[in-house]
Amino acid sequence: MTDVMGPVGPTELRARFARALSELYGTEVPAYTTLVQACEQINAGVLDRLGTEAERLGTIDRVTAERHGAIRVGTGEELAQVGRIFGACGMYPVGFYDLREATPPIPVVSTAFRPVDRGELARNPFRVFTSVLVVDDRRFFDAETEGRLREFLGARELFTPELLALADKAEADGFLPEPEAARFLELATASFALSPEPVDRAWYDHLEQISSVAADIGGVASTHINHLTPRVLDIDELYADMQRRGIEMIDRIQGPPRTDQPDVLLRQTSFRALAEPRAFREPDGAVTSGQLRVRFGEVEARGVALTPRGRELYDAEGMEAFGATDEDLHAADLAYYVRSADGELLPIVYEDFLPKSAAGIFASNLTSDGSADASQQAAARDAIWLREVLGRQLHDPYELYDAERSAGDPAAAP
Ligand code: OOG
Ligand code: NI
Repeated sequence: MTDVMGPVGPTELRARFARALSELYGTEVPAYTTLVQACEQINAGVLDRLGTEAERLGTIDRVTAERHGAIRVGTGEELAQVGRIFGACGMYPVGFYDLREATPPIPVVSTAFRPVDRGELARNPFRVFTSVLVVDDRRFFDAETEGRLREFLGARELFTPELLALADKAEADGFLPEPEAARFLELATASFALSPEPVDRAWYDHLEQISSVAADIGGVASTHINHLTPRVLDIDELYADMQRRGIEMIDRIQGPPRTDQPDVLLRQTSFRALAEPRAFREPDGAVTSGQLRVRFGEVEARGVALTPRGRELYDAEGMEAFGATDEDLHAADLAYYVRSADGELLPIVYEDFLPKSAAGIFASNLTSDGSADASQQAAARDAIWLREVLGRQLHDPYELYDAERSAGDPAAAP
């Protein structure tokens, strides 16, 4: 595909971006490559075992290419820039997640950039969970720390003007010609690589006592992809397989338990962040080499999207209150399906995230729970704030699933 010299549209930009990040992350975190190989083996096995049934929640091509990444930024301005870069790749903000309400609380709010159209998701479903630090939340940061954070974040540049100009051009024109497309992808990928710049030890340590995530965002002068998650068709098998390969996994799979019922929502597990060499600037100005554990490996299995009613029931009672079959879930309006021309129920895949699992994944990779003072004043952040900061539409996941259900099976359309 890369040798085609025609204009490069958002779908191809997204697919190439996902591949480039995957290559980068594989060189940076070698255990990721092991994880991807394990997933491919297991997916091939499930496909052999179940045949077309294995592809009910997405074709094997989609599942094999499927990744989600996660990045963390410091300010609304940085978040808006991320929105422009992903917008060029046909990825739009969906949902608002407040991780400050998680256990333990994390001082960020988040959204997920992803394709919103079923056909685009099928072509390449790359999505990136993106968090922004809430620097003025007094439960985490005192006035002095907030001031220093603002100064530090205000002085850094995550994305070059050239990258942002190319992103805007791609979004405005709907494509980039070569060689600009390649240049855009090169700059975009490089901006998510781990920086060799020395980390200010005292500043990083100060933030880390408050929150490891705050240190990872505000203690370094650049951003980086902190995990890249492949999709697997049997996550229980993957979990056991990784342990056999000697990779230490967190103690459980997050999300719904394994049952004989239809797969719903999202199940995830991860291996703990590995120590990576990083340069530090010590208080006396000396540059030393040290280690940080921030980047980890995660894997996920996806099921059918739940309706608001289904989600409420799941949050209150888990899977016990759910029926045994797709027909049951459909009849009780608990999950989203469309009916095919021959009457079969086709699940609409859950394309979003689960804040509880996100918190569990965050927590299992933090060196400590940090310190939050619940008696202090929270900073107001909500979906409206996020939309205004982004300067673009913030999609509601339920509206997207509803629209898809109303549109029906595209293959069955006359
Ligand atoms: C994001 C954690 C959330 C998921 O899969 O729930 C996430 C982060 O660590 O920055 O990626
Ligand atoms: Ni993740």
